[in-house]
Amino acid sequence: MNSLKDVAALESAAPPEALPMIPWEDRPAGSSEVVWRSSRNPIIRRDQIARSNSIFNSAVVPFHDGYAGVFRVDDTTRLMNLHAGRSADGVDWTIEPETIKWNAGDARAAEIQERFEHAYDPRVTWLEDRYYVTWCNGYHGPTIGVGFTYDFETFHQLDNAFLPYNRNGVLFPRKVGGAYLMLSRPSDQGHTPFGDIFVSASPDLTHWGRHRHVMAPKAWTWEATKIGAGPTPIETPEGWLLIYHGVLTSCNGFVYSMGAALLDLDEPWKVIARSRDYILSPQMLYEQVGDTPNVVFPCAALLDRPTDRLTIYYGGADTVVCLAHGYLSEVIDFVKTRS
Ligand code: BMA
Repeated sequence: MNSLKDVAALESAAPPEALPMIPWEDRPAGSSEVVWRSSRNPIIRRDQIARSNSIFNSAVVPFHDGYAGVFRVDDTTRLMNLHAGRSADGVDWTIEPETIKWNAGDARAAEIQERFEHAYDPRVTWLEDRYYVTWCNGYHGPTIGVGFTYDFETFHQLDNAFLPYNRNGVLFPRKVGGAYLMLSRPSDQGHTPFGDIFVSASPDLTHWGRHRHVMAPKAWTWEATKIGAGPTPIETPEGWLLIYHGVLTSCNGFVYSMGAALLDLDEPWKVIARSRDYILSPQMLYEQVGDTPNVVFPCAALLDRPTDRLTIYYGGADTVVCLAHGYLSEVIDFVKTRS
């Protein structure tokens, strides 16, 4: 399947451990927050491309000398779809005006392409030799779409991973115990007033099974109603760091905050620790006011391992894209000590 161009692209595409140019701002003076916001938020405006109603819940990765990403764009018809984007610095983004057109990546993928409902909330994961994209793909209701790209120009679609209804499909960045693993959150067709995180295994990224329960919501907390995986889990000596969203139901509706947990490296359905407190909750106007009020929704993270710098990309109020920063080791300590 690889063309020469693809092979050339992938040779230089493996993301580096060191990202000295990671988008970054130091913790503001006087702040003791474990995760703090960029002063440049929101970094992507809702109307940044023609006919965009909103751009949010989007995934970025290091790519060549800069960054590439897959963006959720809801257009002015309010159709939800995915667009590719590029950036030199991870902050200033050029987003393609056209939606991603998926080639059928295997013989049967064309069958699910006959029907397009919507595509939203992408994640992007470097896995073995290419970038995989997972997203919420409408097929008789929401389920998890899977595809890949080498260059963020040509995209190939595989089969949907699960039966409907499911959301928040997030791949692990390597095989674990000989299998590909994906987190997901079984749901309903609507705004789902429940939801636990499960992990599923696959030998080939098409057939998924051995579904195991990972985490449930916790009553009387910021994550009382439902939870869903966020960025690709980050491998650390202490376990997989999972940044996720948790939702509580207030008298005015859902409130989406961000939390973190550590999962066992070999059996990631075992939770080592889970933060009792959120690491970020909707407190700024661009998180509280928008098409859906009170939402911070993480979909991607960048890490510069040598300096421990962690930058999280999250959607604000289902309207804009924002950045938050922290130190990986401090987030891990927060998870362990505030469990
Ligand atoms: C979920 C998804 C997300 C969204 C969230 C809050 O069901 O639609 O894209 O951010 O609700 O509205």
